[in-house]
Amino acid sequence: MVYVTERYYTTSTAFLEALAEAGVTYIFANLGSDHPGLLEALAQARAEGRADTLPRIIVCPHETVALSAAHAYAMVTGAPQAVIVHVDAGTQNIGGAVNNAMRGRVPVLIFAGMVPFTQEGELPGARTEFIQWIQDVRDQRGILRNYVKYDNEIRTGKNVKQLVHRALQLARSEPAGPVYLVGAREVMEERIVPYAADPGSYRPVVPGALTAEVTAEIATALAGARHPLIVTSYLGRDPSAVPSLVSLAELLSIPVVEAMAYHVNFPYDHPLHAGYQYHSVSQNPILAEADVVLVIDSDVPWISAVNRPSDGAAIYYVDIDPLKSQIQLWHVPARVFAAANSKVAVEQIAAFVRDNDLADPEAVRVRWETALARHQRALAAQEAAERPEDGVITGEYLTACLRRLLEGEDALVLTEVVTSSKVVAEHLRPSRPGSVLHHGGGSLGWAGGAAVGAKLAYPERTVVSLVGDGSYLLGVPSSALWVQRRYDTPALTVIYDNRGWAGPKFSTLHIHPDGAAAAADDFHVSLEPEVDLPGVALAAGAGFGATVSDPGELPQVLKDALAVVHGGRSAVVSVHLPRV
Ligand SMILES: Cc1ncc(C[n+]2csc(CCOP(=O)(O)OP(=O)(O)O)c2C)c(N)n1
Ligand SMILES: [Mg+2]
Repeated sequence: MVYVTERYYTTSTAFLEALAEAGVTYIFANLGSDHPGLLEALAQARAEGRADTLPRIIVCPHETVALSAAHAYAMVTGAPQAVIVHVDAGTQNIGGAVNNAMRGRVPVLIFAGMVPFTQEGELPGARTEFIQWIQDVRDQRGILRNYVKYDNEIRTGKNVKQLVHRALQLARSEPAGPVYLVGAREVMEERIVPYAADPGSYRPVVPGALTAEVTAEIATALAGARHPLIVTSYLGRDPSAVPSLVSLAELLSIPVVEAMAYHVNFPYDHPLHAGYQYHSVSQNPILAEADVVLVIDSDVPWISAVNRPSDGAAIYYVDIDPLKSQIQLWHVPARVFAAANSKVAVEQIAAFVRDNDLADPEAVRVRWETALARHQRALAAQEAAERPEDGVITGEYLTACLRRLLEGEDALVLTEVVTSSKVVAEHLRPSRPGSVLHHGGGSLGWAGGAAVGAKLAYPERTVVSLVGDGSYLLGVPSSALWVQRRYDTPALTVIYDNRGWAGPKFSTLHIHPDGAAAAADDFHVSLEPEVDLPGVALAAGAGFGATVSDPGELPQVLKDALAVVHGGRSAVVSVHLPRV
């Protein structure tokens, strides 16, 4: 056997080394018959005392959990991680999690093996199991092609490092996103000579800026407006961009609306925060009043059928991808579409206003006072709603209890609460950049796995997931809670439990407000009889589980649950809200 005399070094070894050299520390994996090369390479490294030089494997019993964990890790650190899944089957089981990574613009490298391409023992790794015929499909890469920025096949170990670095360079360059590599078993077994490739020459593209002309045009328009407005959804993906946006807003007293926000883009406790738009069903008066609107980093700044700026408003669209090339039907009637990094752009606009002394102090003062009064009114109305109704816990009351629970806590809150999104935003009042996150995509079932990635990224922070009951179940809690236990990544999960899917019911009511479904309350959205939601978690490894209906008991149960999380075990609290 050559193996004992020569250093064992295969495509798989080089692949794992390349990941490590590029800064990948974790591989979230669900394994199969395509991975002997990788498992052997890992074991060889351990046997030689080099295990620490390669990424650590996090075993995930479900692929949704694996990709969601990698997603959250990259979201909070900017550092892409890897996901390894099994041929076509594991790739398909990633399911909607790849939609979330793509829409959330999150870098992640997904690798899947491919069935062996030899069947008579011609090469090491040739077919040995019946399943390798069954899993042989025409276009495995096609499964993910709608959702990845790049897909390629590793055909030899001799340049696998270059392929990994190129894939990660594309994944990290804005708009960031997932990439997909595949490699057949024989290729991953190929013995090669150890070699190096410099990841430093594969840096992501540097952030883009506005041209001088566009900077001047936007700055002049905002400064000259009577009712300027900024709308954003994901500028806060870079927490350091938030103070830059605050400074531009303050310079001219521009109110900021967060539309379908999935980051903290603007501190809620700031008087210029002009509220949230989620599943809007009516016209936002602030949007209607605006004469100049700067949309910065938003996919859906408003839903025109029900909520739009006035026809005369001048709209400027600054975005990392201002034409939304990955969305088929999309249009906003903007005067200018500019591709730029949002932090760079708002700093350029603010500098132009300052350098040219464009702010009219009297107009700025009047707008500030109007905004302050509006903000205080909104806060007072929201506070008044933070109580149970007829002895039943409401979303407002629950979120206020959570806000109080987390005061002074260095918490990282992951949200997946669907129809409670606006209530959660308004009553959690997120003000610290980077402290509240949503996946940004369209596929529910993220938070359970995401909590693992967030905690691995920030072991010192308290990870809290707020989820709908439907979303909780879509996140494969048996798998997510087990991974949380196994890798000591405890999280507090609070379920906004309306015992069903309010989402599809509301969608039906929008379209058929007076239909038969509405008349008979017949929507097929009930999840009763109820699953013992915390029971699933307890069975899988959580240290605390409770279902709460009594408003008086809620604060103490939440405290007990948080104490268990501080002690190192996960806790799940299902809170009964009014039934859907
Ligand atoms: C993977 C996936 N399956 C189905 C849907 C469709 N969907 C949208 S909202 C919703 C209900 C979610 O229920 P829950 O989390 O309890 O939130 P609620 O609607 O009750 O606020 C569903 C199933 C989806 N977005 N993603
Ligand atoms: Mg629900």
